[in-house]
Amino acid sequence: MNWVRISCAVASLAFAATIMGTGAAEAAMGDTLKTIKERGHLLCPGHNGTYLGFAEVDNAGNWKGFDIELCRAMATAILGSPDKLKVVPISFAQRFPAIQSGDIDLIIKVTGWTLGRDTELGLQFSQPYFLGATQLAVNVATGAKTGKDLNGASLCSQAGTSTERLAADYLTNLKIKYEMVSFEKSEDMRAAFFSGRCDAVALWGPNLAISISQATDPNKFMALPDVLAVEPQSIAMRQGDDQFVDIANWMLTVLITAEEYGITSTNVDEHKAKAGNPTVARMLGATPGIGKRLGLSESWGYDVIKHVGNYKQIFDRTLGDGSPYKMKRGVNSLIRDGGVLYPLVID
Ligand SMILES: N[C@@H](CCC(=O)N[C@@H](CS)C(=O)NCC(=O)O)C(=O)O
Repeated sequence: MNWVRISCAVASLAFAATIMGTGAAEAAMGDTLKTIKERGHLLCPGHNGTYLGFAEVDNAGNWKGFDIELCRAMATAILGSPDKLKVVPISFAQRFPAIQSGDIDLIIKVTGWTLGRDTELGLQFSQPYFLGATQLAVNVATGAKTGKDLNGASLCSQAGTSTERLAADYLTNLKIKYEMVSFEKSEDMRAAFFSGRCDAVALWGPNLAISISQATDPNKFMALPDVLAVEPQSIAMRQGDDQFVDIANWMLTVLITAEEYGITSTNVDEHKAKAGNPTVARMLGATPGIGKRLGLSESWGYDVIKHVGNYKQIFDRTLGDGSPYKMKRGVNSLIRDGGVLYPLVID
């Protein structure tokens, strides 16, 4: 098992910045869209193992999950097909050096939009596409009921994540002594927690219930009520790639707008033929404009919905009722349904 012991102070951001050195500035050329078109496929991050529900490999060896679907949507928007995608398996810690070295074109990997990443890593972010609380889970045997009860505890976390940093900040603020045990691989972290090597674990909420459900006896573990942060997840891109950021934002808006209007991969042709609503007509390319302005084909919005589906379809098959996880939409619902998701205006 790959253990990295870190005594309380978490230096993941400093670590990423150090590895990258001057690379960040060199890579900020703003030509990612051109590079992808010439290469003929998009390079997106997967995971170094399984990040359940977001990036995992199925029995046939294919990548699946919510983030992978967003990669497929980006590939479709740019190249017309969800298959024009190469998923590069990397860890959370590797995602920042990997984007600067050009190993990946963008980061779609439940990546929290934080001040440090925005200002120190040569990155810029899309509008958030998923909100999730960062929480602690404990081994029930510890008797801990809240974070305050964790004095002297060992805490499992994942290297190079904002989750690790948030947990360190939270426990430091509670003036609690703890030992952070950091893992590069999700599997190793889960195994250490389930085997009792750590008293507690810091997890990103949407993945918490899924992670605990993997234990042989899930009843031995429980989430604490403390909410360490509610972290918005965004697509990260290199600084200077402004047109690419526009494409990511409008791709997300297409997914959300399609859900709002009930446009799915199965009925999108009818909606395009009808072209009644001006917003829908523009989004589907029945009224031209959205392609040229972004350096894409006029049918890119239609293509994304046709091949990948709307936000609800993506959520349902990767995390919701069509998946093993049966996650509720909760806060990641459309604003009209009481959630935080809203589309930008397609004018
Ligand atoms: N949002 C985080 C990444 C998400 C994350 O930290 N996930 C880890 C936290 S340790 C997790 O939930 N792992 C559980 C698992 O992989 O099963 C970031 O941007 O750094």
